[in-house]
Amino acid sequence: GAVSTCRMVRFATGRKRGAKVVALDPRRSETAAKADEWLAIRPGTDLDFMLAMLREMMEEGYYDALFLKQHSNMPFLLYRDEEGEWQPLTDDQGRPQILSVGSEQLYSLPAYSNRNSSDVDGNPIDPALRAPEGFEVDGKAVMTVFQAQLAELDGRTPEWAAKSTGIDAETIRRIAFEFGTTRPAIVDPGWHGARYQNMMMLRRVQAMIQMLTGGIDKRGGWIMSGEFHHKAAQMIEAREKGEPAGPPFAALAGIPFAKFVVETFSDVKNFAHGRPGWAWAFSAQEQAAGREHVALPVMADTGLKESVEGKLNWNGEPYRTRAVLINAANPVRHYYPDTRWKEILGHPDMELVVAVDVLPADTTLWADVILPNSSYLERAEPALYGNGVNHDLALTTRYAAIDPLYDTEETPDILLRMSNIISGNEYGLLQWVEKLTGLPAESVKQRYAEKRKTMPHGAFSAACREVYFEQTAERLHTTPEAIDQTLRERGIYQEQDREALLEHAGMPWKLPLPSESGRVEFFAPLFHALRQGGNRLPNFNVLGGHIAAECRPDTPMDMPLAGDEFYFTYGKTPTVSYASTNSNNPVLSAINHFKKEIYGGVWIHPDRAEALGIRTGDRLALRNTATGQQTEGDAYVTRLIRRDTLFIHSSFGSENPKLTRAYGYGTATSKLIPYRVEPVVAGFRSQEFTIKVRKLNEQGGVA
Ligand SMILES: Nc1nc2c(c(=O)[nH]1)N[C@H]1C(S)=C(S)[C@@H](COP(=O)(O)OP(=O)(O)OC[C@H]3O[C@@H](n4cnc5c(=O)[nH]c(N)nc54)[C@H](O)[C@@H]3O)O[C@H]1N2
Ligand SMILES: Nc1nc2c(c(=O)[nH]1)N[C@H]1C(S)=C(S)[C@@H](COP(=O)(O)OP(=O)(O)OC[C@H]3O[C@@H](n4cnc5c(=O)[nH]c(N)nc54)[C@H](O)[C@@H]3O)O[C@H]1N2
Ligand SMILES: [Mo]
Repeated sequence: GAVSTCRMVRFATGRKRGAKVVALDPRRSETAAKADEWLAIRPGTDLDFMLAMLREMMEEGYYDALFLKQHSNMPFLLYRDEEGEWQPLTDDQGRPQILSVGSEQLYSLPAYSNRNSSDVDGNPIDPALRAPEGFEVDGKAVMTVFQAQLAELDGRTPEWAAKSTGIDAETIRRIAFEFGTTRPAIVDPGWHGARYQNMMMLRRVQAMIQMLTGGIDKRGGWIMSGEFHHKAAQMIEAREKGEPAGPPFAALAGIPFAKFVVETFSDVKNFAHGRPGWAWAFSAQEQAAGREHVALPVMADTGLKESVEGKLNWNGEPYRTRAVLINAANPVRHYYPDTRWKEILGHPDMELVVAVDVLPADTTLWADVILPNSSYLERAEPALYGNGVNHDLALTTRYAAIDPLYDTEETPDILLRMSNIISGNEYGLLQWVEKLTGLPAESVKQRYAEKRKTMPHGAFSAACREVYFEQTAERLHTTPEAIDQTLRERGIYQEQDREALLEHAGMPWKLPLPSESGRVEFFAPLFHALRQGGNRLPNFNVLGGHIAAECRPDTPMDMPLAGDEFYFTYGKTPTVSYASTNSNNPVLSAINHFKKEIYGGVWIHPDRAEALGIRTGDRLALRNTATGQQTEGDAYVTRLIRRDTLFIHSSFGSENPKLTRAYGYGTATSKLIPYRVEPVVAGFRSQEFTIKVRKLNEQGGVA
């Protein structure tokens, strides 16, 4: 469902050139409709399918052995400690150790490199993917990551996966063969981060399957964006020279960027109030109390409610949140369940809610102050920025198409004024911006002082933009005018095309990856560190492993459902961003109303609908069997969905009557989804339950 224009163009081009496409989706989605094969997998069981595929490919040799030996940590050696934990076998300097094919001598590899072709002393090696049977070091059984991964996959056969996924073993086996023996081949992993507690593991295993083919930074495989390459290359250059990396937003990629983000929110030094972000404080509090807690609650809303309600402490002191600034986010509609954020924003101790938005969204209903932002058609952005997920390295920016229609303000100007009101020091914000992005504070300050004399609105944003253009022109040895002209004519300022970029910065071919070790990592050092820190749930497996979706307590996914019970699924709508941003747009809304049954309805299979006496258009009552949450919807009876599954487009159910076209249309998924998160990053377990359906008669009673 993820509509990203350049990816759709690439998808269509690939299709035209004869790519075979297999779509896994419980319903026939827009993508599945364009595929050669639609596999209607049982919701929540994708990980089972992928684990079986991974095992099949490894067992049958459908992988690029040379790539795995040279560029991945598959040959690195591991052993199990007394607690049964996988530990890397390292030398006295903590460097990874491997075996060379046909010998039992240990070799140390450089800790950070893009290849395993020679050891730390420069001896050429042919890394072994398998240690000899019964190989031991200091009395410990030692094996390669490859062997350990196979051990983790023990029993994960196509026959095993067939039971939960509902896809027969022969099909799984055939797809593993076709995928593993076709070059190039690509797993499009999906994008949405929520749904099940095994989502992060699913993404990891999808990446592993991709890497078995060596299909990274190669045409037809997984190619990192131009911007990502640019940042990674800068970072690696700094590392090689022993210099500090540049400003994080401009010069960090991959794991170092992730660590920077974690540190930003978790380190008390970054907060004037001397406490970490509330999510981190909450996690620490829960851990200390021996309760379930989230290991890396980066940018998650876990703990906010407790902080508002006075249930959060830090170092024995109350940690209370009493004001919220919401910028371009609609949590009442987009986080789960809708009641949670209404309770947060409507709490008697919540003294101030400021919302910066362009529309009368559901969240703005809960704001004390609404600061109207100019819309994307009315504004020039304060920066030049990388061209999204495009493979080429290019800069772009937005030019205002029209002057602002109303009395609106630019976000940077709002934030600058807010920081001045709060701290009395505008300049502090500029210094932070310089630290994070490299935009020189002093130049921006001067330019802003000039501009604010004549510009009632947007002076700071415009100052940033001018300095950005100048700084970029200097870097590219051109003039701001030339960049401006190119951008106006072409939309992008191309720095380097994909081929040139891959030629010198292809990862891991030419440069190390921005991972811990520079290699493709099947054994994940990040998860190893989290496990060592005491996180021992299967979600923290250092390798690819099984985690079941728990839609019903203690009930496997292949057990029959009750006659009125269904798995729950949702997805994006082609015409709407999330559940609000353009739902009220007159043209798009006309399409939504024209397709009301499909976009606004609750998809249900005719075999199940008939048994329940349900026809398209009937009003339904929907109830979450785990939590009792309820809402209503209109039936859309269709064969394009599995019999055991309901599907709802997640874009509707807006409650602000000022959204005149969207108000009253469709069903809000956030009324059925509880607050339940997984333990790694607090991803929402937004489909991990079942729904019971009843037909309502015209009076709203049971028919
Ligand atoms: N029901 C439902 N919930 C969802 C999803 C879904 O599809 N349906 N998707 C999930 C996912 S994957 C994500 S990423 C999140 C996204 O959740 P959000 O970040 O909340 O989503 P957006 O729609 O990008 O932004 C929300 C608000 O930004 C406002 N807005 C739009 N343009 C501008 C602008 O230029 N300036 C300002 N200041 N405001 C602007 C919109 O009017 C809207 O109120 O939601 C998650 N939750
Ligand atoms: N039009 C539009 N495009 C967008 C966005 C938008 O709001 N609107 N938002 C953008 C953002 S932030 C994101 S995160 C991406 C999200 O893009 P995607 O990751 O593609 O997410 P969805 O569209 O939510 O879901 C894709 C499909 O997953 C199916 N599905 C549901 N449960 C399961 C399951 O258990 N297994 C399998 N195999 N399939 C399942 C649904 O039927 C749906 O067809 O879209 C991006 N692009
Ligand atoms: Mo998203």
